[in-house]
Amino acid sequence: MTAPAAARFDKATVRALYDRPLLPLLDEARKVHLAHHPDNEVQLCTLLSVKTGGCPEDCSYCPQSSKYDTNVGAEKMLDVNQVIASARRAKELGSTRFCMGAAWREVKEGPAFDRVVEMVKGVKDLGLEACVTLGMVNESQAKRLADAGLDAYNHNLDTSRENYKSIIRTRTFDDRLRTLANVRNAGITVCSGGIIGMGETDDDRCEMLRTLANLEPQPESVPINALVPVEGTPLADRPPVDPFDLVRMIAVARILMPKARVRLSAGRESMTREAQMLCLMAGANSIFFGEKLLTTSNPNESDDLAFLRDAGLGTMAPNV
Ligand code: SAM
Ligand code: DTB
Ligand code: SF4
Repeated sequence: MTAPAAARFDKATVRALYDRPLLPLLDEARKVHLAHHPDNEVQLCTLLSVKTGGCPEDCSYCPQSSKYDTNVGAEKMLDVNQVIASARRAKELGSTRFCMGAAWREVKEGPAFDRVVEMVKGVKDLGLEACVTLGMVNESQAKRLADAGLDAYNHNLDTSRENYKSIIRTRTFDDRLRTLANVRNAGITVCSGGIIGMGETDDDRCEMLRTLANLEPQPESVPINALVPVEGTPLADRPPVDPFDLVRMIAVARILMPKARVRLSAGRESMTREAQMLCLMAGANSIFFGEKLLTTSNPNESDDLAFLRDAGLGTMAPNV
């Protein structure tokens, strides 16, 4: 047996990067960004919740957990045709990636999973990148998704190992890592990131990024979310995230994971254009596009297209 490879980044290195003054950190992140992504293009990804609410997990940030009394109730799963119609519309508006979410703890074999597999095939037939986020998945389920043409699986670490239990009690950080390994072994690309603004420390933020950056290979896609506080969840009263904190997180993610697509994810609706621009300068090269995330709202498409045009940024062309 060979010894495991040494981790690429240690705790102190990541924290030292995170603690750099913001402007030099931004300069460095921009340099790394331009070296690996000289195109200055932003990928537009559209989200659709294909099975909303009623989730048995207790993630403190999530309006879809059945443990909390929020305005999101358990809904029936969407039909394949409804999903394909949404994907077609997303493509017409300029998205190149379509991500389908289900409020599940884990995938279970059966008609609902069969339907997700059909959704993936339909999205691929439109020429879009297909991504799903379905909770925990084992290797044979991941293989079935891969065979259907799935490009990416989203499964966020959300926070550090140390802080995980204070946010989620119904599963562990190791459960999360296991699913990421199953996805990777099935040949699907990994989309994994986290959330800031949940009361975590700077060390928690650094450790989350360090765990992601030490994955071999690194995730192809890293969503950085600012908490959208939702009435009824335990985190409903969290103060808004300081946009500079988001800029800092994105810059560190960019430097640690130069090739990844870093996605400026939830929370844009409460940010100014200037703050979003700084996030793009810090290395974000993807956004969620469309008026809705999964259950909460997002800027509308025409405002986003105007923003990108004014910022002088192109959008990623469809992969034909
Ligand atoms: N049930 C699946 C799971 O948890 O893996 C997939 C859906 S879940 C809603 C996907 C991700 O959305 C979570 O991991 C979390 O990072 C993010 N998310 C959920 N609620 C959020 C909120 N209120 N603000 C910011 N991000 C949120
Ligand atoms: C991710 O990191 N953020 C997206 C996507 N991956 C699935 C979800 C954000 C959800 C925000 C709360 C909601 O709309 O329910
Ligand atoms: Fe369920 Fe995912 Fe929400 Fe957690 S984040 S409660 S697993 S839908």
